[in-house]
Amino acid sequence: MRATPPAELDVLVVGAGFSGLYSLHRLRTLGRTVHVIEGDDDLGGVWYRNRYPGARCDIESVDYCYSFDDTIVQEWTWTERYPAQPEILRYINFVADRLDLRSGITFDTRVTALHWDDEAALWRVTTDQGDRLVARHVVMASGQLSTPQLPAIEGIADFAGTLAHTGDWPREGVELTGRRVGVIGTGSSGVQAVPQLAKQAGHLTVFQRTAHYAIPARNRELDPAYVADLKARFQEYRDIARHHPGGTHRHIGTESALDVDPAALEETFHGLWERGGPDILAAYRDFRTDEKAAEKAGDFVKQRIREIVEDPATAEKLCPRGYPFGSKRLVLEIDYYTTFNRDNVELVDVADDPITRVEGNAVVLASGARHELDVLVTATGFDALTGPLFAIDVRGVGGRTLPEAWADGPRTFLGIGTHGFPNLYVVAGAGSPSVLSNMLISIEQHVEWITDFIEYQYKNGITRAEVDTEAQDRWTQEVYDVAEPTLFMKGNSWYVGANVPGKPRVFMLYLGGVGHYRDVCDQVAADDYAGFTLN
Ligand code: NA7
Repeated sequence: MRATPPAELDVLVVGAGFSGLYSLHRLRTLGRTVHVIEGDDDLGGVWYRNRYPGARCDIESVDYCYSFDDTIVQEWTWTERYPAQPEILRYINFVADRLDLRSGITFDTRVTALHWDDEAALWRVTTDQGDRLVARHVVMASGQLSTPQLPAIEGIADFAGTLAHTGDWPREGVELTGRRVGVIGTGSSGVQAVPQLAKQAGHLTVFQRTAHYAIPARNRELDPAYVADLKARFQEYRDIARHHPGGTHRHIGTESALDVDPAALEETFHGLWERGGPDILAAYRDFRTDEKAAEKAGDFVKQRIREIVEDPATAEKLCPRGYPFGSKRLVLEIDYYTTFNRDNVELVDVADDPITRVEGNAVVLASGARHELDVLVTATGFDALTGPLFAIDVRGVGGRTLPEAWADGPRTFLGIGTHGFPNLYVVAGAGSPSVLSNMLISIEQHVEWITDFIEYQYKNGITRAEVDTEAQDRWTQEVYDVAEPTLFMKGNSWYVGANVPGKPRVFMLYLGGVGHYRDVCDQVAADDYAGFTLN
């Protein structure tokens, strides 16, 4: 049975994924009345919904986990280098059970409106189940890549077969055996799903508009001795990641790829290719800023694709073009390129011959070509970062909505708060390192900072905390200044909102580094939260 949320709260947390669960635990520990509202019927957030075949994290399991409770660290043992979705979901449930978190969550309920009452200094909250409650503070733990983006293709909603989005995969699964399956989208989700779908489908058609750079994950079972060693020194291990630019342990090269002798460069690339994982991104200092340097890595990957894929025409189509290496998210692959050597897999390039409509059970291209399917999988990504926030009618001071305040792109202080929306905190959202870091490092840092800030307010009799416009302008400029010289600005990716029609083209993440960002946040706290007006 659905648990009715309390009518009055110190803190409402929206979402029961990694961020929401830790927020709940920490605020409880601090003695606050806190409750989580979750739209789904169970916890896990994106790891509950992204249950498509092949779904896996592209950060290593030993890094993609909580560190705040050493008992949990010691009790849980990861089995694979890159954890698959079922193992991550088991982990989240293990933590929730261990800390008795379910009792603080209302499931199957969506927050539909958050209206700020300036006189009472609290948020008035409405849900789709008819709940009305008030909360002094609201923590948005609603995710970054949690609002699935459906392609604007005429007739797709009326597809005559089974339609499934990777980001909201049907709980009951999808019957694939022997069927004609099509996949639209070849980003991380599509690349992960394709090899698994190919094994089950009678025939698989992959509709590719943009080829992404993909590097072997070289996933493997973890050596128990390695895991035991890490556990024995976990906090020390984790501390390195906390202060690392990406929140990981990746080596960051200091040389320019343009200064290195071609044979040495080739050797380095081969070593990284064999080791697997995304380390190639940071192998040289100029991969993020110099197109000619990045091209060296791009050329290396294209050579590997041409070696792996037997049909030369298919290999050429799979070679990325038109954007610099690293300017879109680097994809980790397991058997992706080899899958195109199977007889039941066909690659259809829809860059020049786009999908115009779906008619009955057929995907129809501009040329008139028709692809008849039983199952159509959309691996078309998410309305990233702002999507989950805009899905709620958030009205701040004077009734101003969040989409109005962010009409030209997100404007925040530290990514955490925004002027005109007092006592509202976003975990790992736009304006912070977020999805360009190890999310678990960023989530823990944000949850700890935000909950400390809330506690500071209670201790000091403060009921209203609002970001100053000056601090917000400065931070928004800083986010822009750091991103501007990078190649990220040249990739038409979801990082800049390019995948959502009408979304402002702004780079939404802070690229100044996780360690530096932590220092900035800590300094703000040490300065009694300078940048916020506290009443
Ligand atoms: P992405 O990375 O946004 O990829 C979406 C893919 O869908 C991408 O290849 C798009 O091509 C493609 N797409 C979208 N609309 C269409 C239409 N209309 N026709 C053809 N192709 C289309 O989403 P993912 O879910 O793979 O990954 C998102 C993140 O989740 C990932 O980076 C990880 O951090 C986890 P396009 O590139 O726009 O040409």
